[in-house]
Amino acid sequence: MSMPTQQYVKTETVGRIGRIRLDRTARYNALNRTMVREIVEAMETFDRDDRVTVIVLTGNGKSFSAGADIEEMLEATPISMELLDPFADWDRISRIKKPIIAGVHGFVLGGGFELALACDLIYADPATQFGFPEVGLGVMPGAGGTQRLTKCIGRTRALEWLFTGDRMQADEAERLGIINRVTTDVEATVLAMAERLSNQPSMALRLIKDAANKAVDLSLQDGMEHERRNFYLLFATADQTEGMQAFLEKRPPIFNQQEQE
Ligand code: DAK
Repeated sequence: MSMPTQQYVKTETVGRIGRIRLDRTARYNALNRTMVREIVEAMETFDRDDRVTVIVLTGNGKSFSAGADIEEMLEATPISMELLDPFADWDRISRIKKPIIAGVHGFVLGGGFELALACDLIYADPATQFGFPEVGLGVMPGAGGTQRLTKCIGRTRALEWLFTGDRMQADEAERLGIINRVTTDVEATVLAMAERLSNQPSMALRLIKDAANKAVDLSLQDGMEHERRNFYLLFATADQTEGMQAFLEKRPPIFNQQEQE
């Protein structure tokens, strides 16, 4: 499966892992429109690639990302945004069906923080600084920051970070449950987790992610009905037979065999 041309991201496939690295290091990986589109296209390409089970997103250079490109944003008008609809690209990230693991370090600010929050698992270097500095620029987060942070840590706690624009240290982000873990070797941690997940049954991962996402939007009853449908669907997979047969035969299961053929 061929990857679209890229200027600001680097991609590679390692085993069953699709790797995306932000690569605009001179600007702390500040996200311009082209870069966001390249990230989204890379994610979608990996999402369609049967050889890939899990996607890993990291940043090259000193930081994961210092947010949206301020120089580019300065030029924006309501009409230019209406015409270009830059938020549409961000929405596409929410539709990626495979697990996305973010490994972050340095500054994770504004749109960079929103990008990390749009991923499924987040591991961070101990010196990582998170924050929403938008208020200091006279605006507010626009790519999910107010929604995802609030759903994650609650309204009053989220509002303090959003109103002040203060930077949150990695250990606090871990304590608040915004990230999975602080780790001194982000690269090794994300790759080890990606490797683990790449041996899990891919359709189960996909439908687990889908059901967990529904938990954020739906009532408990609607969410449970959705979960049940996903559960039933998994009984159409070879991995369900393999997983249960392997248990009864007292051996480790080997998943995704059909996809590897
Ligand atoms: N945009 C553009 N350039 C940036 C940048 C950014 N966000 N962050 C850093 N740079 C550039 C700097 O201008 C500088 O460029 P040169 O002067 O070398 O040409 C270079 O990167 C190195 O930065 P510094 O010299 O400032 O380095 P320091 O170590 O002193 O400071 C810093 C690093 C990350 C603390 C600082 O650069 C900083 O505060 N950066 C800005 C942080 C920020 O406010 N981020 C933007 C938040 S607003 C949307 C979706 C999302 C968003 C908006 C719209 N749509 C879908 C429409 C999101 C909005 C935001 O993220």
